[in-house]
Amino acid sequence: MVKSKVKQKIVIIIPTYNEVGNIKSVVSSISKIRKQLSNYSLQILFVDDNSPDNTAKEILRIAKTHPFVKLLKNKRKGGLGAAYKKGMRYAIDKLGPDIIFQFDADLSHNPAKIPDFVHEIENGADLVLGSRYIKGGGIPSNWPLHRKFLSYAGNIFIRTTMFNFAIHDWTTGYRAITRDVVKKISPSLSHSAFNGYTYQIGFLVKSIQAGYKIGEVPFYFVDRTYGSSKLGPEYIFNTLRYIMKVRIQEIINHRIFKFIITGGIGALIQLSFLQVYRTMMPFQLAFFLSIETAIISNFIFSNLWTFADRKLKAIQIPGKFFAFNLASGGSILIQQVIAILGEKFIGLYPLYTLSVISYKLILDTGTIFAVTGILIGMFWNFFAYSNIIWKSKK
Ligand SMILES: Nc1nc2c(ncn2[C@@H]2O[C@H](COP(=O)(O)OP(=O)(O)OP(=O)(O)O)[C@@H](O)[C@H]2O)c(=O)[nH]1
Ligand SMILES: [Mg+2]
Repeated sequence: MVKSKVKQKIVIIIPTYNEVGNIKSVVSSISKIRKQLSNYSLQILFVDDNSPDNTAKEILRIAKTHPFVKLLKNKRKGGLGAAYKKGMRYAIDKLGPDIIFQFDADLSHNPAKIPDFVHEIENGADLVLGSRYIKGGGIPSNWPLHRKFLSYAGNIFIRTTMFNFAIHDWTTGYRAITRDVVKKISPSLSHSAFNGYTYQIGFLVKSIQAGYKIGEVPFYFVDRTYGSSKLGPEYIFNTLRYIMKVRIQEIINHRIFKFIITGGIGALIQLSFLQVYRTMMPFQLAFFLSIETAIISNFIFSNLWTFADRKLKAIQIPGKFFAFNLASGGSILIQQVIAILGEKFIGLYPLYTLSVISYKLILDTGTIFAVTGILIGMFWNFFAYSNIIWKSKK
């Protein structure tokens, strides 16, 4: 017996606020695509926030003759993100979609592109962005210069801040998302900070962080002909603030950053303790002890913070601390050797004149030697920490 192939399901979520004049045309243009995508069953899910212009009534009127149209109603205006959250939850719980689309009611998003999004997903993408900034896409040519500039510059700023140049349109509202991504990412956006337009950038950033494959489909953004934009200046502000926050968090959570801060604290400890110890004992001994104090501080910070995910067991600590001392000794040796080489062969200052040189604020060859020594020493330290002392168990 041949099993009949179950059709995959697509749900197109369209949040609406005062879009009464757009409902009929958006439904009829998506209807045409529905016929093209005969391998899929396609539904439209409107999420209306009790629009004063009676958008909901119009949706219900159209739904009578278009059974694939559904409506979710909110009591009051709660923001784009809140509308999407509600729509996504309902779709996942009640409609069993394989793919969820995000779509605007104002027909700025050309529905003829829907099959291209589906195609990208069939080819392995988890989340597909409708992109205005790749070949074949664009923004309206009649936009005033400042709006064009904001649109381009905003996206270039986000790409640079995120240090991700593979994605070209971070703020697009035209997207296709697989069920798995929606299920995985939605819980992390439950906070009310994501009830507005920040939902869009938040969803994308979290999907990238989770390692999902992002695809892009070019499209020409068309200006709305009916109704008015709900975007305000706070949109730009909130989006940029979110991006900066995410990046700062990413940097702070980065192991290299923690390693550098740990080393910096170590250096401060060494200098301060040197001042204390030298009042109590001969300089050589004070110097040695101050280094050891810094090593202990580095070891504690590394174990509790930089390598907290690989924290040592109590039983390992004595052996590993000994190895840590050897590694640190190695790095001091490297720095000394480079400094001595610099001095011997080119007649330059030894390493510890670095402070004097930087005081003069002249980047001469001596400084370069000293900085090189420190960098190679740090490189060695990081290598030894992550591959020997806090070796990953995998
Ligand atoms: N349910 C609901 N829908 C909203 C809300 N804010 C915006 N929308 C809808 O979200 C979609 C996108 O809003 P638009 O105002 O078109 O914003 P935009 O597309 O980013 O910008 P323009 O096209 O330039 O106006 C439209 O379908 C709006 O009706 C809201 O608070 N609640
Ligand atoms: Mg719009």
